[in-house]
Amino acid sequence: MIHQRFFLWAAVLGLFVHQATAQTPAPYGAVPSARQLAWHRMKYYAFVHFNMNTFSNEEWGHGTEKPAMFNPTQLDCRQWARVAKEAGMEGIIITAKHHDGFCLWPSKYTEHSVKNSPWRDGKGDVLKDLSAACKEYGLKFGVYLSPWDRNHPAYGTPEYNEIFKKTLQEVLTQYGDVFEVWFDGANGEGPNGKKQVYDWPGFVATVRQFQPNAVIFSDAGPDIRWVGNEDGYAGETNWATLNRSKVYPGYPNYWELTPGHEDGTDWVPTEVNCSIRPGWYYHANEDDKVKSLEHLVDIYYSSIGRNGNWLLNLPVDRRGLVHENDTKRLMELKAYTDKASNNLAGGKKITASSLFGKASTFAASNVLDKSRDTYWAAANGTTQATLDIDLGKPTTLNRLLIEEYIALGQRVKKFSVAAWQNGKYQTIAQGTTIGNRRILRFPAVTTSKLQISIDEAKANPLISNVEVYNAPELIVTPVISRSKDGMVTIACPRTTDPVITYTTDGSEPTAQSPRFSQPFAMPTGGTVKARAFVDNMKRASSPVTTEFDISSAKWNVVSAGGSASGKTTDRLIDGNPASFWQQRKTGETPASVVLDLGESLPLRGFTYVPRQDGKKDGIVYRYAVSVSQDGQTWSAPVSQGAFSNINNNPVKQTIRFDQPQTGRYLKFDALETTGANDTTVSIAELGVLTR
Ligand code: FUL
Repeated sequence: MIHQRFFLWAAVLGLFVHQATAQTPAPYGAVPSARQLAWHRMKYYAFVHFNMNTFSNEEWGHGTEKPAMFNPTQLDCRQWARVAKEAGMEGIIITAKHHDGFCLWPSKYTEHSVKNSPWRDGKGDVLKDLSAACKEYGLKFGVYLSPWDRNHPAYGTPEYNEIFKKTLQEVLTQYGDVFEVWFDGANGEGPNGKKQVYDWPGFVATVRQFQPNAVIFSDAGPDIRWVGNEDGYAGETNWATLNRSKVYPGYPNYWELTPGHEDGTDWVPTEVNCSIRPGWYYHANEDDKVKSLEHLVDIYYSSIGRNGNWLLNLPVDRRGLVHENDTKRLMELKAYTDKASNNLAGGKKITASSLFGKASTFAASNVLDKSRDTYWAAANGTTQATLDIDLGKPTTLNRLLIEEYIALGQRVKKFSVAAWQNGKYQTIAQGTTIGNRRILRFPAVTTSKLQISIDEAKANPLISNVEVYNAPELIVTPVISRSKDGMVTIACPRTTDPVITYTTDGSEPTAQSPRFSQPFAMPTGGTVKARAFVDNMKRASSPVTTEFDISSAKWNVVSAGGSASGKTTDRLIDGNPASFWQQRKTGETPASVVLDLGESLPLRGFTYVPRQDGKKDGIVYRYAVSVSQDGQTWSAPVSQGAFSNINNNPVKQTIRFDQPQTGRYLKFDALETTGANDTTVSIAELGVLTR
């Protein structure tokens, strides 16, 4: 009897359990929290790097800068918000406190803040202005805070962790809702030479206490993770999942952050951060180095289009304004993305090879409605399925956007797109992961039917949205290069029959400017600006500017580390940043390079280009430079220091000497590389500044 009743109950319960799973697909693996889901609904917002470095012309300040230097003449956060809004951005994250410790609000916990600056007689508060401007323009407000503090006297002691939490509390309680807290994992030395052991659990708890809806960013989340580079590129394969307990801020295997961990234990999606200029902070000499439209569009597809959100940095200038050149490019990008996202599949006919349950709740048509809350689900146990879209008429397209219903986890591992052509489906594009959003780019096809195949999934696929577009193709920005012997070439890769025009007098190239047809000589340096035109000069690329100093035509490498001048040492001065010299580290000075410049020259500084192949081993961090007339007697170093942030942002470094020098020989001592475990030293290019 007991047995019978037990079995009866078990049967009823079984039916219930079965029905519950029959009605709604079960979650798979790690799933997003409510705050993460809200963040996934965003896609594009601004980073603003504006702080003491704007005035000291640094990327990483030293903490010794005088508050008197902070004095924007026309600071207007409403202008930032207006630009961001018009650019289609959804929020702004401001560098409230960077590594030099200067606070943009009058903090009680440091003297190194706006309260001791001349700006608005010490009564100003950038966070107050910006949070109000964001509210006015309907933007979300976020804060960047660096725990690394090169100014605070308590840094390096347990007391500092308490101070940092109090500092956070100020920022999180005085300015309304904060949508994101951006923690920089950098952990250098403070004013007393000590490093801090950060209280991460305490920092996270503070944010949760005062802004429970804010997402927290760091290398390791806990809510959103760094993508592993500062170039703007997410991985083609990008899992939102991560084995979070293994990762921590400053995690040395940063390359794992790009694809994430397939089947990772936690949901920690990527935010892709990059700057619209080479540097994060404003430097006047980068006014003509704003990334081209084509470059920004490529980043758009490689961040937003690869399961990430895009945090694009605008280096606000010394006036306290977003610079005109940056604004212009942002508006070009907005115009382009508006044109490129006219959905040609909305409301069309769609069928699926497999369906979850009998009800229409999970019908294929959910994919083409406007809602992201409805989705198509394939039957339980189905990990391969197809969606057929009937476009109704021949339609030309070159982009496909596809989104998973991520509230129940990320599932798709491989998918492809085929177009109906000549009586059969032909594959036109393939992808790996999808996640929150994936956009595939492919050469334009004209077709009336499309088939999307989910080729491999971890559980039954759940797709909430598919859109197709015909995006205008952009003209590739020309690349200007100069050979060792001083001959300048301008090329426009992947473009059919471009007309390249250029100038050497600093003016903007137009359709009427001289046309580039063969290399020209520029041995002593100058400025080249170029632009590519197509379609009978009707469409043009963004202009590009390259500055050259004296060429290395007469130079020789006298010695490089232990090795004498030779084939590979020539790569140091071959004018080609793609090639680099590398050797094993030796002794106390890991490498010392001596250049003979062939003649005595006025020397005002030097340049160092780190390896450009995406690897980090051997990138120089600390350096010293000396000059000599005869290559025997050397000056004391005329310049020594560290290349700030070169590890994460390996762009060309331009260092000016405090005093002009004259000499024929230059010695570059690489004193330390960026990685503690590096085995080599590497240099792509060394150059000098003679002007
Ligand atoms: C890095 C910092 O060191 C850079 O200066 C910059 O703020 C970038 C966004 O994060 O870790």
